[in-house]
Amino acid sequence: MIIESAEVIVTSPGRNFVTLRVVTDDGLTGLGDATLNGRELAVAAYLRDHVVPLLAGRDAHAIEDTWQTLYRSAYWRRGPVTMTALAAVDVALWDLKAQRAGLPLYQLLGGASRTGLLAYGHASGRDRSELFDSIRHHRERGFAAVRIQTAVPGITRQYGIAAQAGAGSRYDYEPARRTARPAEEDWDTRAYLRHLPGVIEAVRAEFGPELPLLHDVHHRLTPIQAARLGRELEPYDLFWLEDCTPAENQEALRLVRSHTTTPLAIGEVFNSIVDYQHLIAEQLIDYVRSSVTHAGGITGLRRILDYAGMYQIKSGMHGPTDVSPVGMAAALHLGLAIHNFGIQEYMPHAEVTGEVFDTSFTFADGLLHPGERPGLGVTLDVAAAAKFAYEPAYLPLARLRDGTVHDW
Ligand code: EZ4
Ligand code: CO
Repeated sequence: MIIESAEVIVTSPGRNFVTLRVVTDDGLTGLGDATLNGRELAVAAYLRDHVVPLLAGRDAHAIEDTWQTLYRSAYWRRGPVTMTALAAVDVALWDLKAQRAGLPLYQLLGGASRTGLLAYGHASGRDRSELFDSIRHHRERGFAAVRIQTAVPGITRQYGIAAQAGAGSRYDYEPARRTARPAEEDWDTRAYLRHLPGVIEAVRAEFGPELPLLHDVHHRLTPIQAARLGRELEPYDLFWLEDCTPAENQEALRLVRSHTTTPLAIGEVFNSIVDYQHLIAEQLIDYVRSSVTHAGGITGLRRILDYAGMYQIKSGMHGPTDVSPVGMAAALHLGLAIHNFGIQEYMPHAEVTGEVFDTSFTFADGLLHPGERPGLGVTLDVAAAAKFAYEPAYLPLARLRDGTVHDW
C-alpha cells in the first residue's frame, strides 16, 4: 500500500478544521486531524510545505518508521505545530491500515477493553439556577458526568460559560471566536477562590453523591492557590481538578500534590511524552489530558498512556469542538482499546459540521463508542468542505483588573 498523494483541507463548517487526506495506490483514503485552535494555518502550512512532499511513494503501512522519520529528521522537535502535523500523518496512516484490514481501528490497537467510553459534558451557568438547569439538561441528554464552570460575581467576561440562558439542544460555548483579534476577558483570582467552593458544594447537595463532577481551572492559579483550592474541594469528591497551574512547570504540581487529595488532570496543551516525564514518574497527576490530535497521533499518545499506566494514571483525553470529528474518532478507538482509560471529554460538534464530516461514532447511556466501520469510521466530503471557507478566529485573552495579561 503505497502513498500516492496527500492534501491538506481547511474548512470551516461551524468552526475551522484542518484535515490531512492521504490517498494510496489501492484507492483508499485516510484522514488525520491537524486542527490547532487559533493557529490552524500554521499547521496547514507545515504540512503542505514540509511534510506532504515527503509522503508520496512511502509505504503507508510503515507507521512507526514514518513517525520517527518526521520526528527526527526535522531536527526541531516537539511543539504544538510540529506534533499536530505529525499526528495528522500518523492518524491517516492508522486509518488506512485499518481500512485495508477491513477492521475498525480499535481492533488493530488490541481490541475493545470495555463496552464504551464514559464521557463528560460541559455544564455552565452565569448563576446557580442557570448552572443547575445546564446540569439537568446534560443529564437528560445522557451525560453521566459533567464539568462545572460557573461565572464569578464581579468577573464580567469569563472562559467556559455559555453565553445564553437555557442554551438550546447544543452546548453553545466556543472559546475561539470569529474575530480579527482575541476577545478580552477578565480575571480576579481572589474572587474566584471565594466563590467556587460554595458552588461545587451546592451542586453536590442538589445532584447527590454519585454524579462525577469535574472542574477546569484553565492554568490560572499559583501552586499555593491551587493547593488551597484542591483542599477546599475535597469534601465534594471531584472527579478531577483540571489544569490548576500553568502546565509547563511540572515541578509546580509537587507542591499542589503535597497538600491535597483532590485528583489532578493536566496536559491539554502538552504534545510529547517528555512533557509528562516527571509528572508521571513522580505520580503528581491522576489523568493525562492530551488528545491524539495534539500529541503526535495514536503513536504519540499511546506511548504516553502506556508510560502512565505503570503508575495507575489514566487517560482523560481533551475533546472540545476544536478536536475535529476525525480527531474525536481517533480518540475513541484508542480509548476503547487501552487498559488505563479514564474518561473522555465530549463536546458535540455543531450540526453543520456533519455536512462535511460523516462519522460512525455513537453516544448512548453516557458512553461513547467509535462504531464498527473499517478504519476510523469517518469520511470527509471534499466538495462540501470547499463551501466553508476559513475564517480568522482567536482564542480569548484574560486581563487582571489593572490590565496585566493573565493565563486564561
Ligand atoms: O479551552 O479547546 O478542557 N477544555 C478546554 C478547552 C480549551 C480549548 C482550547 O483550544 O480547556 O475548551
Ligand atoms: Co481544559
